[in-house]
Amino acid sequence: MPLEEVYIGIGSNIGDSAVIVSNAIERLSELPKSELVRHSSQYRSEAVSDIPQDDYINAVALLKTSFQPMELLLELQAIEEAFYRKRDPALKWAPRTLDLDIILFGSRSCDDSHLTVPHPEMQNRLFVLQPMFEIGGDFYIAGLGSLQYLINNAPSIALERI
Ligand code: A4P
Ligand code: MG
Repeated sequence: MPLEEVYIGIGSNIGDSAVIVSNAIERLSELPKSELVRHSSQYRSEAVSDIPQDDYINAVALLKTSFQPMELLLELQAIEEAFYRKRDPALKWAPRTLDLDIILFGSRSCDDSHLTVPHPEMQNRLFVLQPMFEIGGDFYIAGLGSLQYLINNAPSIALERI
């Protein structure tokens, strides 16, 4: 089974988020059928949300995996739950202990009720794009453009590398 490169966005803004993000990366490195290639530094930014909440700590990990996208999503949700992630479907962009999003899955593109890749908000989020650039350099994303182009055109936010 060929391995595909997957970029995973990691975010936390409840609890000791820096520790949670590091521990989540450790858990990603232990996933079966997968190998952690690299991960970015941690970055702090204000929450993008209508709900007032604490700043986020974000990072991105690059994984090689032979999981199918839905299989990987279930593995990521199990890790979120191990960090006591609570979900209230009525609240959009509520604070969370840990969020693991599939940003890119190889060059695949899919959009169903469970999974959309590329992640539909990636081009709007410097806290995703900048750490991706840190670990993967510039590359072209089908339908969106180069990572450098997306960084240049994303809404500006204060992003602190920590
Ligand atoms: N889902 C669909 N596509 C994906 C994907 N590519 N990766 C589905 C992961 N999940 C995907 O997710 C809801 C459903 O999305 C899942 O059941 C899955 O089937 P969720 O984790 O339960 O809820 P959520 O994360 O609140 O939803 P959403 O809309 O995905 O939010 P985002 O996009 O994750 O945004 N501000 C800063 N500064 N930093 C942040 O990290 N994050 C968010 C959350 C908002 N503001 C932020 C940050
Ligand atoms: Mg999510």
